[in-house]
Amino acid sequence: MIGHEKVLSADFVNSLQQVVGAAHVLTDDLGGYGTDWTGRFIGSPSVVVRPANTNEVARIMHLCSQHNVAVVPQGGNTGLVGGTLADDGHIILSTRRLNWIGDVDTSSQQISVGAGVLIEQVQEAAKGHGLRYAVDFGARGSATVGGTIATNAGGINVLRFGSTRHQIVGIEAVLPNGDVIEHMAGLLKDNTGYDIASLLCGSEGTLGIVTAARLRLVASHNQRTTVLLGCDSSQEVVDVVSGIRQQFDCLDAAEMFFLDGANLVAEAFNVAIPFAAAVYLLLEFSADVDLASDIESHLVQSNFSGSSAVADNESSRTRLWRLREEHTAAISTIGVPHKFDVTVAVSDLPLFINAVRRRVSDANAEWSVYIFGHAADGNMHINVLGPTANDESVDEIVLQVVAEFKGSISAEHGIGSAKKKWLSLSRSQAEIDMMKAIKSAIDPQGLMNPNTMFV
Ligand code: FAD
Ligand code: 2HG
Ligand code: ZN
Repeated sequence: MIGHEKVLSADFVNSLQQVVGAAHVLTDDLGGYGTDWTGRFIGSPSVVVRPANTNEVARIMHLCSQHNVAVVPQGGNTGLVGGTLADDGHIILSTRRLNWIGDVDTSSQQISVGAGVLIEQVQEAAKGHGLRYAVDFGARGSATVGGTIATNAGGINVLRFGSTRHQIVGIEAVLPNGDVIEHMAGLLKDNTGYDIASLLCGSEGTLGIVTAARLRLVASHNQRTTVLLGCDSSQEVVDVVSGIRQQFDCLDAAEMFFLDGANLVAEAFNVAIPFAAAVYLLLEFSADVDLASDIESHLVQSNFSGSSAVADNESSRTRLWRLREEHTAAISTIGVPHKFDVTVAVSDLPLFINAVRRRVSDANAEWSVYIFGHAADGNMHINVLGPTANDESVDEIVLQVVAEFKGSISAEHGIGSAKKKWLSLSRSQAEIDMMKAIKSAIDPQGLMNPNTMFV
C-alpha cells in the first residue's frame, strides 16, 4: 500500500475547517468514532470531519488527494468487521450529516435519500405511502443508507427481496480525486455500460464515498404473521423452512437460533422465552390475508410436532423478534467476540454447524460459541468468546471450515480489516487481481479505506 501522511499539517486541518466549519472538524476528543461497535477494533484516527453535503465531500476528497491523506468513510459505525479502522494520519469522514430525505415517488415506488439517513428513517418514510423498504435488520436505528450500500447489507428479508444491491436504482458518489458521479434517475431499464451503483455496493469504502442513493420500495401488506417454532435439530429447521417456502411465497424471514443464545438474551434483557427447544425457528410472513390458520394446517400436514407461539399483536411480535435480534447486543454484554458471518449451501447447514462447534471446541474447550442467523439464506453468524481480540487462531479455524464446505467467508458484513487475510478462501487469485486493478484505476493513490479488504 502506498504510504500516506502520518502527521496531518495545520494547513490541511485549516483547509478542512474552511470547508465544513471548525465545529465539524474534530481533532481532540474523537468520541466513539475511533472504535468499532464490538470494541474489538480500536483505531487512532487523527481527525474526524463531518461534511453537510456532496459539495463539501468533494472538496474534502480533493484536499485529501492533494495532501496524500487517507480517508476512512463512516456511517453509523455499526459494521462488525473493523471496516472503519483508521490509523494515525487517517481522517474519518462521517456521512451522518448527509441526512436529507426526498419525497416518496409513488409512481415509480422509489425514494432518494442522503447517505447518512438511517434505515429506520427510510422505512418510516415509506410507511406513510403503503410501501416498505425491504432492507431490515437489528441495527436499523443506527445503520445508514451509505453504510448498508458500502457493505451490501443483508438482513432478515433477503430471502424475499434480495440484499441491498437489489434495492439500489440510482447512486451519487464522490471519487477519491473529488469528482462527483451522479446517476439518480432511477430508470429500471438502463443498459448504458458498467453498472457503477452495483460496483460501489459492497466496495466497503475502498473506491469512493457514497453520498446519496435512489432506492426501490416494495408494497407493504396488511397482514403480518409471526410464528416461533421449537425444533429438535438444525436438520428439522432446514426441512421446515424448505416445506414452508414451497407453499408460501409470502415468507419474509426465516431466522434461527439456539437455546443457549435465547437464554443469553433472556438474562441480559429480561425477555421471556415462551418454551424451551433445542433450536428455534422464527418465521414471518406478510400478505393481504391472515395466514395463521394456513400455516398451522401446513405444519400439521407436514407432521411438525414441536412447540409453537404465534404473535397476535405488535407487542408479542416484538417480544419474539427480540429473542432473535438481541443476540448481538446480548453477546457483547459478556465479552468482545470474534464474529463470523458466513454462508454455506442451506442443505449443508446442519453438518456445517456441527463441524464448527467441534473444531472450535477441539482448539479450546473453554471458548464459547453462539450460532444464529438467516436460515433460508444458509447464512450463519458464529460468535466466539474467549480468544483475545488479537488472537486470530479462531478466525483461521472457522474460516477454514467454511472453505471446506465451499462457502463464503462473508455473507453480509463484508471483509473489512477482520477478514482480509482470508479473502483468498472465497475468491480466486484472478478475481483478487481484477478487484485490485479496479481499485488502483479509481484510487491510484490508495487513499480510500486502506485497512480494508486487501492485505
Ligand atoms: P459503518 O459501520 O459506518 O461502515 C461500514 C463500512 O462501510 C465501512 O467499511 C465504511 O468505511 C463503509 N462506509 C460507510 N458509509 C459509507 C459511505 N457513505 N460511502 C462509502 N463507504 C461507506 N449487517 C447485515 O448485513 N445484516 C444484518 O442482519 C445485520 N444486523 C446487525 C445487527 C446489529 C445489532 C449490528 C450492530 C450490526 C448489524 N449488521 C448487520 C452490521 C451493520 O449494521 C451493517 O454492516 C451496516 O450496513 C453498516 O452500516 P453503517 O452505516 O453502520 O456503516
Ligand atoms: C444479525 O443477523 C447480524 O443479527 C449480526 O448480522 C450478527 O452479531 C452478529 O454476529
Ligand atoms: Zn445477519
